[in-house]
Amino acid sequence: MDKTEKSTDQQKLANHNGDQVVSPNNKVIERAIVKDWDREIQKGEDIEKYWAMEAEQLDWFKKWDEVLDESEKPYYKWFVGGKINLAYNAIDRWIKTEKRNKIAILYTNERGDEIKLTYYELYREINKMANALLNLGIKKGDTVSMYLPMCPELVISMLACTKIGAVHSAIYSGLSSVAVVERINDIKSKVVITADGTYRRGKIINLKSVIDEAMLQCPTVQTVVLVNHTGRYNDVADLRGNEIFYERLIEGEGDSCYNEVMDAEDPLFILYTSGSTGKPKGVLHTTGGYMVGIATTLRNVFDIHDNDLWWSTGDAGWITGHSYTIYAPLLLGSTTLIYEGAPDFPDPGVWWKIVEKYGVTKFYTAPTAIRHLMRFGKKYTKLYNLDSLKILGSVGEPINYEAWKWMYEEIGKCRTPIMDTWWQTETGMHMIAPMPVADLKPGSATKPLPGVNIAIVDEEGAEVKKGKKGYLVITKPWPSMFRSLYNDEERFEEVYWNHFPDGYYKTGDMARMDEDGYIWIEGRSDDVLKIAGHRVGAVEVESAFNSHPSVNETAVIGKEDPVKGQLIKAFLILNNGYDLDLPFKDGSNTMLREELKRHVRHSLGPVAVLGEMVSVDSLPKTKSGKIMRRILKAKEAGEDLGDTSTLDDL
Ligand code: 6R9
Repeated sequence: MDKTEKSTDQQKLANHNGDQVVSPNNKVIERAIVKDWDREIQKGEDIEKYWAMEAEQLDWFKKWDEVLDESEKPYYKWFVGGKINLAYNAIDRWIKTEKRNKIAILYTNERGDEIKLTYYELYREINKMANALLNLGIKKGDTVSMYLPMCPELVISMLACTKIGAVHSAIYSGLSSVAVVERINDIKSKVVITADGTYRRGKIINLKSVIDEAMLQCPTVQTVVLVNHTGRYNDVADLRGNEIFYERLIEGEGDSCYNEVMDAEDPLFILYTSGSTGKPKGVLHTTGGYMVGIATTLRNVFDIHDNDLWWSTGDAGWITGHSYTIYAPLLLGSTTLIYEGAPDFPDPGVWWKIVEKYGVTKFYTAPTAIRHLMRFGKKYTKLYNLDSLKILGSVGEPINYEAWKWMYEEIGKCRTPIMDTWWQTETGMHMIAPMPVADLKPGSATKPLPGVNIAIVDEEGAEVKKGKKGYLVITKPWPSMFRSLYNDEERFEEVYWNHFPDGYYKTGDMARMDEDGYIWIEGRSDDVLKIAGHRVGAVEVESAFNSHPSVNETAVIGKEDPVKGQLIKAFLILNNGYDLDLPFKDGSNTMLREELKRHVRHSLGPVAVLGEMVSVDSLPKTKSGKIMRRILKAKEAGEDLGDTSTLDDL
């Protein structure tokens, strides 16, 4: 897609104003669990009543005394006094039913390998791992880090942690050793679980070497557990003193284990994400409310029935992987497909081949993947039979009209509604999303889900008129809300809660509501980029550049990209004697531009995709010395520069 096409596309959306409505067909309506969308939304008006009703679908060791405690805002508590365990609800309770021999996880990868684990098999594997972790001295409340590809051992390890009350922190396997060190040291993990490698586009990416490098700087880690996933290691002799093979670790462990009785508000996991300032944020989720929120939303938004085969392509290193690839489908007793690899290897039909082979019924992915696959044309979606698909879903960034249309026509053959789900790492669950019976408007995530309250407000927190752009806020608590930023309550209050009037959660997104109450997301109000659906903070990228000897100062903004959504555009003030297009040091063949690319990738991992680097003499700053990225963004877009009165220099 070239630039002109993209702008007409966006124009179409901008002018859209809800004139194009896509309604579900009768089959979708007949099957739907929720038949009346508006009525379901009404049911959620009394949030406490609604969420208490939904909490009944789980097995509680002890019911809650109070649904919601708002006495210490913004430290809300849900299902106060309730006792529950995630692993028990996701696995153990199904063992006693006819689901015992149902497939819980179906793992496959770009090589076509396949591992199926029934609920009963998964149960035993989790118990062995839970016992092994206990033997390593892990107790309730201890943290365990994971740096693993999408593989069965990751699911097993996460659930083993929740079983014994350990707090897991999964690190995306595409992040660098610098990022790994930061995340492990922040939570002081005693155990790290990793793998030798991961399959990606026909190659094996070495993960162990990243951990080896990281371990030089992680003093709290006592044990490194190594999954021999790609079979690189043959011998114990290959391992260092504090390393143990996963297989060896669980050898001889019993296949039954107790479930820790967790308080509804006990920590469940910490997941790091990027914000507007440098340090990544350790988003902390707790147990009871999180489970209620994700199970309810997956069931309602994707109409999950017993015979569904659910496939979410979200990696467990991100929130989508936690909530919807792993936990929610298991809490509903469904089968979840776990895929490791790229969407276009060995060829761009690999995903459709999997849909056909296994008969996937619900498919959830990111617009960036769709845009990538669109480039290969319609050949591959025609090659395979995609008739099993009933509902499609989109997450991570706004879906542009062309991608929506392609998904609807080429993947869903105009039969399957697309659930565009807006939510965040912090929200834990879908917040703005339709249900299959809803009338859709391509590009809009439609309305807040039942029990979710949002508003679009101005700087002062007053609601803006319909059709006007404003800040997207959440006005009432919801059960799967994050409870804090790990070890950083000040930042938790500052970033999310202090900006608007009491009790309004600031999402960081801009949005507008149309006449029918449909919400249109209009990008971020802060300095967070979304590159191929991954959150990357501008400041993190700037620090990475600044740590190179050739760079004096950097400002980074997002630059629109037709496939990845955004790429990094960096404005660099270079130190004397450096030039982007000259060798970076005497006698080197590498130009500084290439060297910087390598340097940033090494610091942040492949998620930080560089689009453009320009060398400048100065950067726009406020009088207090803060870089005004807003000015650079406006200039880039050819827009009016707005209020520049606080500017020092342009
Ligand atoms: C789940 C996830 C959150 C940010 C969010 C927004 C963007 C996510 C979206 C969407 C438009 C959607 N976002 N879903 N924008 N439409 N359906 O992506 O979490 O990585 O924390 O990112 O992603 O900007 O604020 P996370």
